[in-house]
Amino acid sequence: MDSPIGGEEYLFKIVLIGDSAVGKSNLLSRFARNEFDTNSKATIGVEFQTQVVEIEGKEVKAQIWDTAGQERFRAVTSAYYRGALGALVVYDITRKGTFDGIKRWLQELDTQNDSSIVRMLVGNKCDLENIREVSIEEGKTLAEAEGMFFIETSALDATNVQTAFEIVIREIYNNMSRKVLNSDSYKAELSANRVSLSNGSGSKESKFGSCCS
Ligand SMILES: Nc1nc2c(ncn2[C@@H]2O[C@H](COP(=O)(O)OP(=O)(O)O)[C@@H](O)[C@H]2O)c(=O)[nH]1
Ligand SMILES: [Mg+2]
Repeated sequence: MDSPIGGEEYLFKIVLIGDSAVGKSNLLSRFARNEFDTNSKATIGVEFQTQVVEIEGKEVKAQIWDTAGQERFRAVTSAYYRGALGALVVYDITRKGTFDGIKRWLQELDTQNDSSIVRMLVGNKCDLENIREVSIEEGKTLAEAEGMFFIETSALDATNVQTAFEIVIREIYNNMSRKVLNSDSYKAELSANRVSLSNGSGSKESKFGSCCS
């Protein structure tokens, strides 16, 4: 699931986490199908959606996992995190409690994954400026402290949704390229004139600056 198909194709598993009703499912449907749903209903059935992105002429498949509502019961399973190379950690800018909840999600992510996972803090619902409870500054500050990317999005009006996912996908790709280019096996394969890239989940190098809307 989390390994490349081979040759010059890539498959990156990315997970969406964050408190209930922050907009995770809608961020995914906006990104994958350009759809928004005003009814808040637990996503049942579909575990993930795959979206193809082109980077440097290469086809990259992002397999994006949605929680199917388990976060209500704080019962997101370890299988959900397994093999993930990226995470969008989402809060709702109109509900401070969901921002305070981020720390717990980051802890859970730390215990479930190796530290090289690309993490982006996402403040969703930025279309609701009039009832904002979390400032952009607060978001940026937390992201900087945690060494994460930062962006504000609106799944409703599509602001920054594509960008949020693409930054994460691109960063995974860059980390992987760096790792592979430096590895002995890459050099060996180069001399054999055949290069097949492995996923970057073993990489330990990475802490990023923040990036904001
Ligand atoms: N105004 C606004 N509402 C949103 C946005 N994203 C999601 N919602 C609404 O927030 C509620 C929860 O969204 P959902 O995607 O189900 O959240 P999840 O529980 O995190 O998957 C739904 O009523 C959505 O219509 C957004 O960007 N702006
Ligand atoms: Mg959902």
